[in-house]
Amino acid sequence: MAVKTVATKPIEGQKPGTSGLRKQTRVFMEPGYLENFVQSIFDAIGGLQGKTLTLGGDGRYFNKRAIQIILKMAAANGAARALVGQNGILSTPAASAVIRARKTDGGLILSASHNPAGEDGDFGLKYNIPAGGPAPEAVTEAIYRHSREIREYHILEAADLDLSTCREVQQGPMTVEIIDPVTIYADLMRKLFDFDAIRALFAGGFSMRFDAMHAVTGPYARAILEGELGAPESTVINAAPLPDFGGGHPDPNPVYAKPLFDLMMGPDAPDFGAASDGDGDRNMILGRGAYVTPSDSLAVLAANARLAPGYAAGLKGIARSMPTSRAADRVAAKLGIPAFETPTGWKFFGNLLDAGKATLCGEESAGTGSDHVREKDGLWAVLLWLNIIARRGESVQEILNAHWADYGRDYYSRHDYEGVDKAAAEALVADLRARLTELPGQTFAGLTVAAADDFSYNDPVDGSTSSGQGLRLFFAENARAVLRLSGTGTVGATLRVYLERFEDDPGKLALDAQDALAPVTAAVEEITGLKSRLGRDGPDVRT
Ligand code: G16
Repeated sequence: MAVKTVATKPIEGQKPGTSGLRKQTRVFMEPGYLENFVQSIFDAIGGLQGKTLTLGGDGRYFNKRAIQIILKMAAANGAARALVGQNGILSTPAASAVIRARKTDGGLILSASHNPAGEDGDFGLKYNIPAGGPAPEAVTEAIYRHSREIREYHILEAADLDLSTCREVQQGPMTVEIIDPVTIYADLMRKLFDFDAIRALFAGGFSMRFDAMHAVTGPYARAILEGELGAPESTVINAAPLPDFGGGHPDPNPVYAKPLFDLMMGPDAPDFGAASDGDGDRNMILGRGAYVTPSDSLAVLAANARLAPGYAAGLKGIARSMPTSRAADRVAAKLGIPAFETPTGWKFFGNLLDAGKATLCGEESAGTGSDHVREKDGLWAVLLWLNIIARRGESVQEILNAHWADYGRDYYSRHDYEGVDKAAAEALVADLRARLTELPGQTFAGLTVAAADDFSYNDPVDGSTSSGQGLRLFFAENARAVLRLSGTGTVGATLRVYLERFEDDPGKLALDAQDALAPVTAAVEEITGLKSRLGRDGPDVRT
């Protein structure tokens, strides 16, 4: 089998965003597009000679084709071995678990996460380092640099491999080990959680609905919840992964997972509801009549983590992304452990986890996880909730109420303005940035700005600085708003407005979140005039 060296030219825009390179599928399918980016990754990490890679994706359209191309390129670049999920499938947290358990030299994950799939949808690719987490900025910048200088790529001239059975095969000189996508991940979950307690919960009639949204978590949820923990067979819905995710938008939030949300708010709600996203790293948690914001979920999980065997020794610290509510900080303070505030992007948690400074991490964007892997992990969050429910013997709403009574409540919501004009959104952010110093002391819609800044993060482990990470407006009335542009979209721009207000008056802990936040929403509108500047009546998504 011959190695072919193909002459190529740099392609514009191969700059990884918040989480790898995400583009419209048709862009990734353009001649040489995938090949250029993959070669740039290989070159940026010092080549592949003799290395072992983990490889898998969320099964979306183009996953199959891309895996075959990457395998041929890995072989041509001298890799010794590739561990590939059966049929090219690995959820993002499972890929991280495989990289760590098998100590591979990192891996490539094919996913555009919660973005819709299909030929008219999105596709994505990211490189994870040997610790199992998304490549840090220094590496993604090196990848981008290589993509702007690339002159050739290497690929094996060979037939595609059959990836449908678990076994070892050769792709030229490289050994390809086709692995069951669930086994290593399920082994890890079994070590962390009290499966006996959860089994007893289901045996006692506890009812649950898990919406896999026709994406990658279906097989994982089936195997663990139904297969191992004894949940009835109807528990996991939309369990078959489809290349176009059934035409849906697999983002587990009240808007895109509306059928589950409505079920949980209705008269026939089961005890517990949960959903995960395209690649299995996000989660949504619901109880009967109760929606748990991701920020609250992190705080509740942190406060109760010791109930799970894997965390019985306690937590070393809690990390959250800056726009995530400060509810987790209150738990850290009570536990007497450090709280960290990082920029948006799971990659920023990697150093804290590796250094043993944090055990639990979370983001408002439906991501929670721990040091068990280096990605956020949807099913992990669901299992920790189940473990806590089983051990406390309380409903989701009871657990939330008790938490708010102890700590107060951080009312929280994110308003997304999706697919807006890029220039208009960038100008809005730039104008606000230019006014940050003049805002303190001024009052808007009854709220007084106490401080305003552009968030900058100094990594306490490697000393690197990441600036320009989001505009923060702190109000004297114990409220905060953050504005930033999404780094994961593929069309136009998405403006995210994060709103939060703390309340500890016992009589005001059960308000509607949007009502409780109305003054903060109004203040942001008064400060930025965003609706008219973006030509929108309101947000597309309120989490
Ligand atoms: C990715 C990142 C997360 C981030 C989220 C939203 O999640 O891994 O860390 O919070 O995007 O980012 P942005 O606000 O820039 O769109 P996922 O689930 O899409 O991989």
